[in-house]
Amino acid sequence: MEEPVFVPHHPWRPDVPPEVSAKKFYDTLSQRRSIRHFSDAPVSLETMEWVIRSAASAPSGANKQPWRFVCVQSPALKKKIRLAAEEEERRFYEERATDAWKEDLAPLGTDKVKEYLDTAPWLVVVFKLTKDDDGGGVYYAEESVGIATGMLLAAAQMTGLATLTHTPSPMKFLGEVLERPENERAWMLIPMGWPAKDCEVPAHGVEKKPLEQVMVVH
Ligand code: IYR
Repeated sequence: MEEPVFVPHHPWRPDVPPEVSAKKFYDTLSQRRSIRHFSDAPVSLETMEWVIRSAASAPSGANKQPWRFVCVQSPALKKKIRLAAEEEERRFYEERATDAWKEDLAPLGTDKVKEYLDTAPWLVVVFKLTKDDDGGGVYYAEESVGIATGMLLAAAQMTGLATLTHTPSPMKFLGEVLERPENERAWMLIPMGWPAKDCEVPAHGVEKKPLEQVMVVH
């Protein structure tokens, strides 16, 4: 058993008061919109590496970091992913979605056509590890991957990049197309890039709940 060793912590401090710093972050994050019309303009690999570094700096159960971010820019692979995703989505819209679900989605105007899977310069496929690469255990993997993905979205937003949290279901095809090992489960598909010049977003169905409804103070 490894003995714990402690070192002094040097906290990062914003150079403005906490209320100002927190609001500034909110002002940027609250402008994030899920985008379904991407430009095909490139995003550099270096930019992507910084965004993924931010995501991978997330806390995780016993620091097992049970995630893999597979970043796809190959047009051939993007095409394969699009075709497979559209087949799953066809089944979703025609067979699996309940009427109530379709009604909830109506303001977003989504359908089985997923052009953005071709157009976006990058598809980030988030995989959850079910075991560590050395065969060891992972803990709270669901929560850990959720936190890392949230940080990924925040990092993209701070960079000016648009994202979409796309969840074709089931997602098994992603592991197959990308030839991922047994210990990885596809968790989310995130197209990332710049919004198209004429990009429009839904006007309705996207309002956030008021603070009083989501925050409880004792
Ligand atoms: N996966 C489908 C349907 C869909 C489901 C939810 I929940 C959304 O918030 C948006 C869409 C699609 O991407 O079209």
